[in-house]
Amino acid sequence: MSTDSNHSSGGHAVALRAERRWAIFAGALILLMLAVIVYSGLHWAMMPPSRVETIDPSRLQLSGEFVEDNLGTAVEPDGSVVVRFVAQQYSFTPQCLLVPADTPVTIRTTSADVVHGLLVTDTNINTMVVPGYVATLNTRFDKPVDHTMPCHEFCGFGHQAMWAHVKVIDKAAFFEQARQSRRLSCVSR
Ligand SMILES: [Cu+2]
Repeated sequence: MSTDSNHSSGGHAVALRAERRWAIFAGALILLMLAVIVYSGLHWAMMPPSRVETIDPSRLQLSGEFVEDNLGTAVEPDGSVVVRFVAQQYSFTPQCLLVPADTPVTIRTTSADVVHGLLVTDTNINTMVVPGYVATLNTRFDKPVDHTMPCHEFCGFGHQAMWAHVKVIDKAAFFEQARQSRRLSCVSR
């Protein structure tokens, strides 16, 4: 501490200016982050779920859309492509999802046991998979390429081994296969 009063008041003024600069900087940073949230929310329509769809996780295998022979990729009567799969400790069923390139795809998934999560590498697909709820995502894959889909929510001792493939194939080849089979996946059964 200085005993020189001039010196100390000068130091005080310097500290005040520095504090003000940092306060303005921090305030601007917060405003920038808010602007990014608002912009991405409105521009990319990354809205919170507008509806909540519930399902009984103890009856997934017994009835409803997540029974085993309804899993995989289907072309619905209206021509839309829907992928259905179940997450459970410690795998996704089916293990390999087959989807067409350059086509709107709806993903529907739920958990049979605990909270899981998923992301598809190199895409913005990312969701929690919560037992009791159906997670729905609308997306489009640009080109035929293989993606990996790991579980990104710690779900138990086998969590690190829980992942699946997403195989994007040519649109024409996909619809050709879809004509021959009601449910598609790239897992050899
Ligand atoms: Cu998991």
